[in-house]
Amino acid sequence: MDGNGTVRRNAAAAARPWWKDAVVYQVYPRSFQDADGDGIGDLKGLARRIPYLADLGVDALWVCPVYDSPNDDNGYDVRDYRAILPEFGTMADMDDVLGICRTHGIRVFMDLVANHTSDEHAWFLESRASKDSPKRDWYIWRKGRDGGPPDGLTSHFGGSAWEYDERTGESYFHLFSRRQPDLNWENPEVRAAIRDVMRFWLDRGVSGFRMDAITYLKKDWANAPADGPAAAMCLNKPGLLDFLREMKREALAPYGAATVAEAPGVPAERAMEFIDPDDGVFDLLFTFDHVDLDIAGVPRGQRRPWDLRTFKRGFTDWEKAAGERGWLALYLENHDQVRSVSKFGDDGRYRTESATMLAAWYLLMRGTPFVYQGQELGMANAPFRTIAEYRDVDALNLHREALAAGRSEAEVLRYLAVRGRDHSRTPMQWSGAPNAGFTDGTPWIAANPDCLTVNAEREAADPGSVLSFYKRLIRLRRTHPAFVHGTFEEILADSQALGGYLRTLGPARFAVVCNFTAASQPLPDLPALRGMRRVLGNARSGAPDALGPYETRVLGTAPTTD
Ligand code: TEU
Repeated sequence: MDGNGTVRRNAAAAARPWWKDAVVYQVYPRSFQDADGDGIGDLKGLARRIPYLADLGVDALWVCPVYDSPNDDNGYDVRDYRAILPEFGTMADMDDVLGICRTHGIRVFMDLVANHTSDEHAWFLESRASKDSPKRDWYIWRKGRDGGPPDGLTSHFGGSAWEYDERTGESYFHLFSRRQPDLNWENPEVRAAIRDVMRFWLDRGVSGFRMDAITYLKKDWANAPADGPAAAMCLNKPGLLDFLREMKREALAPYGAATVAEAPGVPAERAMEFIDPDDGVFDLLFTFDHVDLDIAGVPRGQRRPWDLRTFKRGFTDWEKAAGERGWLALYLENHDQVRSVSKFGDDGRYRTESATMLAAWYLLMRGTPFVYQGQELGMANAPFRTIAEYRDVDALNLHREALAAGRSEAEVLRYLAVRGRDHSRTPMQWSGAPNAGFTDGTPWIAANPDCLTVNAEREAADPGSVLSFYKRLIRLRRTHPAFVHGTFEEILADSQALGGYLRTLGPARFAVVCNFTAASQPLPDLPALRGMRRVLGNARSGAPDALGPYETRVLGTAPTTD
């Protein structure tokens, strides 16, 4: 009987894995909390703030890279996967973070950077030492042509995707910065080495990984163009899934590790290849349609117009593709994106309204919501005016390159003001104290001066704050299984002002309606909404048949918690 009971319990656990019910919080440690006054966030600082995260109601953290690194790309250039960057602390500090998280029932996703290493990683030093090095083939080396690079492919962060190395007279391939050489995933030793890294961290107690740039692993050299962005020949190419299946089978599945994959280049119609619960390779996918809707492509640094329907489809097309079997990672912000209240809302007059409306828009959808640090406060883009205020290698490269190509500095700064990755990397706003309570020293990047009014201390004491609304939303999601396991159905799909959806589980029916504009909007009399009552909202009063500026309302048939 016991045996059968165990089998049944395991089957139930497999059908309802922990991450479906979870809300995940993304920490960018460099900007979260500095404990030692050097102006750089660290693991002791993170440890100190875990009770804040528990109080917010999150179940898991995604911790951006804290590995040893020369920091060319803020830790996404790993020098040693098994060591902690001294600026962040020690391995003992990391174990403390894991231990404190455990006492709060919070799990941890490590950020796994598997596509490339730092050019200071021991593997690369060995690889570059000579053409006969046993690790030569761990990276991608080619002879140049006519005194130039092997081809005209360009890197994601600008310039050639090849870096010439005098020692052996060959060039190595780098999709990102020249200090981030790509690993050669065709080599089985490389794949085994990365699997060992995964086991190292799983043995230390992490629950899984956020897989960085994971859809770029397979390079399609046979069909590579002669020039243009290198991404074209390494974004979700045939053979990628073979690498990922092996990774899952050999390293992840034996541990029951959870995975969330950064998946640029995966179109909605191919989502299930990655997240089918049986045949897929990951549990959750980060998709890009809703955040990259304003990027024009080549040359870098240009935007294109977008409308609300496109934004909404960035969510709903994926919900449709995931259907009842797939599961999505839901997000508005991360360390590569700008602040959502600045991009999709109004960070001036309607900051609180629009930040809370955006929260309801995505947090109650079908999938696992990720909240990026400071998003729960309604943190906005930084008011940077000069290039000297930016820190990101991508921004600095773009600035240099664009100026060299004859573009005006004003144009580049205009682009960075709305697209620069540093907007989400300014210090977490804990209080109105100097440097937002982030550090006693000089922060590595300036704090947003609006921390005087937008900060955790103040918002915790204000029931009408963005922070308080996030807590209520997270509680609501936890109270009603329909928000987690219910079906998803879009409403108001054609509207260029409103958005909404229905969540249904058995007799429990809920609707979320959102006004994405600063004007009051009539709410159509939809049959699906009839008989529903207000469960939660960001405006206290209001006409039942209209939504005020950036108003959101959660309606439902079940008893309310608000
Ligand atoms: O980002 C990789 C990546 O695919 C993004 O650059 C994406 O294409 C872009 O955000 C689209 O808007 C990851 C990390 O998140 C990023 O911080 C690193 O710089 C990069 O990998 C290299 O490791």
